[in-house]
Amino acid sequence: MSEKNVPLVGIVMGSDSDWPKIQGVAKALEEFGVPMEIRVMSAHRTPEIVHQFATTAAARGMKVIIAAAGGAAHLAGVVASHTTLPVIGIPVVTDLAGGLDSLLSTVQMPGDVPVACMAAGSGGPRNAGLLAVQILALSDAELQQKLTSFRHELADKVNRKNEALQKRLTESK
Ligand code: RP5
Repeated sequence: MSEKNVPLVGIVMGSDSDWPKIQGVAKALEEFGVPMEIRVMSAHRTPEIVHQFATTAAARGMKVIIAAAGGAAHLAGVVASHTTLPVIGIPVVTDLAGGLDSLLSTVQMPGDVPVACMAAGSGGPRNAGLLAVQILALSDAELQQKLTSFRHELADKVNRKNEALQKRLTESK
């Protein structure tokens, strides 16, 4: 992995009210030992700060940016418009149809400026972290090895659950 303490992933969110809903993203990155920077900034309330962050991220050593926002969720798209780093969007769950507003605002980017949009709720934040790890692992053999082990453990877990279910089914006959 690259130099310790240099954040490879930037996590930005539109409000501190988003943090309790998206903390899984940081947990996933921690599991793989990926250094990150976590900040609140808003496409609408602090547009200059978003501009400054996005235009300097690559030069500061960042490789991936994850942007979470809810409602009129333009943060990921605006960040993507200011950088060629890959941007992963997390639509934050809201009271409107479980975050459908956030999902559509994040996913419906115009052609030529992509945002990799995760699910609203459920595994969305965790998958954002894991996708960032997968992108970093393309040029990091140690991280790739950790990902391979992670997938094996995942399969083992499912197999154990299946075996336990088969046992219960047999016993209930
Ligand atoms: C969005 O507005 C934020 O990402 C948040 O999801 C939503 C509400 O923000 P607060 O009013 O709680 O600060 O920009």
